[in-house]
Amino acid sequence: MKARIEELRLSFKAALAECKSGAELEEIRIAYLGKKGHIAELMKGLRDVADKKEAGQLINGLKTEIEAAIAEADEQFKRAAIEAQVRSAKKYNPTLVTERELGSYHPITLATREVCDVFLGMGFTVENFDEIVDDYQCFEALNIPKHHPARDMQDTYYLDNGQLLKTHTSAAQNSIMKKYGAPLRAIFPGRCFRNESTDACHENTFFQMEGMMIDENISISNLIYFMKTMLSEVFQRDVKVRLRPGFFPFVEPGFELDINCAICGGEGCPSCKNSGWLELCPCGMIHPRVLEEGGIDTEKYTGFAFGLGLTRLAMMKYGVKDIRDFNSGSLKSLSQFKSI
Ligand code: FA5
Repeated sequence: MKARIEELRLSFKAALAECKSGAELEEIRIAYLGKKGHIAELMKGLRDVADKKEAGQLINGLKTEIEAAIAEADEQFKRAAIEAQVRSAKKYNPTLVTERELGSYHPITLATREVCDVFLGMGFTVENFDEIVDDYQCFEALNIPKHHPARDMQDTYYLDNGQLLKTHTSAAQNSIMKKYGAPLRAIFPGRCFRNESTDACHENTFFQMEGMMIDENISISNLIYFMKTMLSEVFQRDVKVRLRPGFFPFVEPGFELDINCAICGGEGCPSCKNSGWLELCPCGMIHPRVLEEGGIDTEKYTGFAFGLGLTRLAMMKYGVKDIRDFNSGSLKSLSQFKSI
């Protein structure tokens, strides 16, 4: 019996030394410790042994040795498997603490939301509109036929298929009139594009917010009331504005609404091209031809429209001297809006 126990001890050690995986280890465990394994066989053989007590102690000693060795090997295989997993998944560690800072809303987003809130409170709906439009939407439906000199003011970027990047949010007027008919109160913020040189108050990509109100008996007084309310709500302080005649083929009469430059207080600086005033929100009574083109009954309805320069409004509201900062992607500038 002693010789057989010694033989099994050696064969177990040899098998363990050759073992390369958890699965192989399990096979060894079954072979030695399983119901029909070597240890069980030794126990059965005890019947024929004279000194059962001594032989039983030797078998139990071997069994304990084998159990401990298998447990240790099992632990090593498991640890190695985890290490291999971590090595192969080195790109993502859910427990790793990162120092990444949170972002913030862009100042144009903040300004847009604020103006939208003001108009929502006055019963306007907020409409979304495409950035790519066609010639009809951007010009013809707005009483700007081909070769009209007003087109010179708004050169843009054309696609091969003849479509273009919209130069102003007025490009949505016709579609919105056709969609809702009259009466109508809507604002539509959006990105606009112009092929022009940039300076402190001109960008080639900027935001406007169009507004339209069409109903019975709408007059210039309504227009002035809504413009005043919007500006006082957005700035939360008295801002000096001036209204002067302006020409746009899609309104009659038309006005330019300028804001006193908040950067220099009206003294003149690069942000206002040294005039002390910044063109902010042209507006006017919608031209009857534009209403008709939108399917509105001009015998019954009149309306006003305005085209607020949202990017310029954000300049004046937040004291940004150069409009180009907004598109610069400079985190140093943009992170200043985190607390707003
Ligand atoms: C228009 O775009 C007209 N569609 C506005 C309008 C709507 C008039 C409805 C009447 C009725 P204008 O080209 O002036 O007009 O632009 C309107 C405003 O957009 C300007 O006052 C200015 O605040 C802003 N804006 C225009 N061009 C630029 C630019 N290159 N960079 C930044 N802001 C600009």
